[in-house]
This record gives sequence, structure tokens and C-alpha cells, in this order.
Amino acid sequence: MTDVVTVGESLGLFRSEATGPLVPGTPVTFSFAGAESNVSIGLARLGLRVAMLGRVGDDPMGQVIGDQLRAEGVDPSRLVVDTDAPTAFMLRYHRIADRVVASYHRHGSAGSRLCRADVDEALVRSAKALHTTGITLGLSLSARDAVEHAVELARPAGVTVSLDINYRSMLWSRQDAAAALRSLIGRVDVVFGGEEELRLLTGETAPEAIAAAVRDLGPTEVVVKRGGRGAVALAGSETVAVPAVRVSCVDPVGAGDAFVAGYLSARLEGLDPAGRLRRGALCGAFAVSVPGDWEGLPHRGELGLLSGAEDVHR
Ligand code: KDG
Repeated sequence: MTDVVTVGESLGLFRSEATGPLVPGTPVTFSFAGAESNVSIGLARLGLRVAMLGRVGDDPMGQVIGDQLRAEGVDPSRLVVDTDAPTAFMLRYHRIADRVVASYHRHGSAGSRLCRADVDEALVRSAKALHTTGITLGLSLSARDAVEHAVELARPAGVTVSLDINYRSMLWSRQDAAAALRSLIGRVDVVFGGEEELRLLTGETAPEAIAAAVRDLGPTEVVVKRGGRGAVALAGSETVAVPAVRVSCVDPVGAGDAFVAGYLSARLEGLDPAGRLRRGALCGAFAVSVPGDWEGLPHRGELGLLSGAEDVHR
């Protein structure tokens, strides 16, 4: 039995270890990234059974992704290995301490060739939740069609559909993203996004008003991720807010995915909206404290680490 099925593209990551412009000799660490694989690992570390749908190339990068997902407890058996296209990758560096620059190499990638035939129908129908992001919608028309198909399977089967807006301007224009999101949003149960991302769907500006306006489009639950300012959720008739958990931020990328993993896991366990938000905020704090997208994500037994005031846990 699978708790959560994610649909998306996992890609190689070359992450600079230095702050400043890239130059020959800049030390770079190899790993992988991708919003849906980050969420998958986060959920698996919290004890959920997770499978990821997508495509990787028949190359070393694709092999590493499949192997590492499996090592993390995520079922990679539905990642189609595409022999005609490479696994995507991205280069990421701190151009200055407070600004991260990402350069994508994913055009024509295996992940962007995801299509509806890749969706394991029985798997989606039998899960408790389906999670995807606006990144997958923006990869290609066939990837978008695969997401639409998975959502069409999930809804009548009572599978919770979760969507993180994750707008990426290098993939598509705000207009195209808004149109695709608008056509899907009425079939989504839980939607996550930053304030600016959710403004793709509404003209509101205050987080509570944004959440209410987006909920009017169909989702039962809207979560506004506000980074260092915490998060706000509108669930049922309740609006709840939590502050961010204070830690030293060494790498902000992946925090939103960590938050989603924490929130969704708590939701699937029946915690109330405040408990969901608190776990999301905790997971986000773990993620930003460690370099890399997913490497710092907490295992369930570690969640209490940030609740004490002591620096040393012994
Ligand atoms: O949320 C983190 C992602 O941004 C990163 O892992 C890579 O999927 C990615 C993307 O498209 O930016």
C-alpha cells in the first residue's frame, strides 16, 4: 500500500560550495534535486510509504537518482528509464551570500517527456494522496497531460490531490502558468504556494485574503508559505498561522518542499491545521540548516531536536 504518489522530474544538481561568481576551479558538489523528489524523501523520512512517477535518462545521473530514492525508502520503480533523452540537471551557486542563482539544463530532458502512459493507474487510485507541482505542469504539454490524467484518476477514487504552485519563470511565462493552474485548481484539494505564486491566481495581497480567494476557486485547503515569516493555512472554517522556526539558514532551497512534506504527513496522520503547519515549519527549518535540497530533511525521531533550547543534544 502506498500512502503518497508524487509526479514530477528529479534532476541532477551541481551545487557550488563557494560564494561568488562561478570560475574554473569553483568547488562543486554533485547531488540531485527536484521538488517532487524532495517531497518524496521528506515524506519517506517521516515514515510514509511513497512512490514517485516520472522519467530519468538511461545515464549515470538517472541511475544515481533511482538508487538514492530507493535508499531513502521511496519506491522508484515507476520512474521510466528513457533511452532517448538525458536526465536533466541544474547548476546552482550563491552569487552573493543572500542570492542563489539556478541555471537549468532540462530542455528535451527525459523528465519533460513524461506522458499519460507513464501513469500507473492502479497505483494512483490506491494511494491516500497524489502530490505534484507547477514545475511538472510547465515542463511540457505531455507532462501536463500526465498530471491531468493522474488527477482525473485520483478524484473519483477519493485520493487527496495536493499541488504546490512552485512557479519557475525559466520554464514558462506567468500568463501560461496562470492559465494551466486555473484549469487544474478546481480539482485540487490542498494547494501550497508563496504569496507571489498564489497571486498568479488572485489579485489579493494579504496572506489571509490570498488564501480565501484561492479557496474560492475550489481547493478545500490553501497554505501560504511565507519563508522566514512563517505560514498561514485556511482549512475548513479555520485560518491558522505559525511563525517560522528560528535557525541559521545556510541554504534556503528545498525549504518549501520540506514544509510540504511535513504538512502533508501531519495531515495524513489526522493532525489539526495548527499541527500540520507546525510540522511543516519544523521540516522547513531542518532543510534550510543544511546545504542541499533534501539532505537535511528530518527523520521522524529527529523532529523533537528543535523543540529544546539547548545547542547540544545529549
Ligand atoms: O523546490 C526546490 C526545487 O526548486 C529544486 O529542487 C529544483 O525542481 C526544481 C526546480 O525546478 O527548481
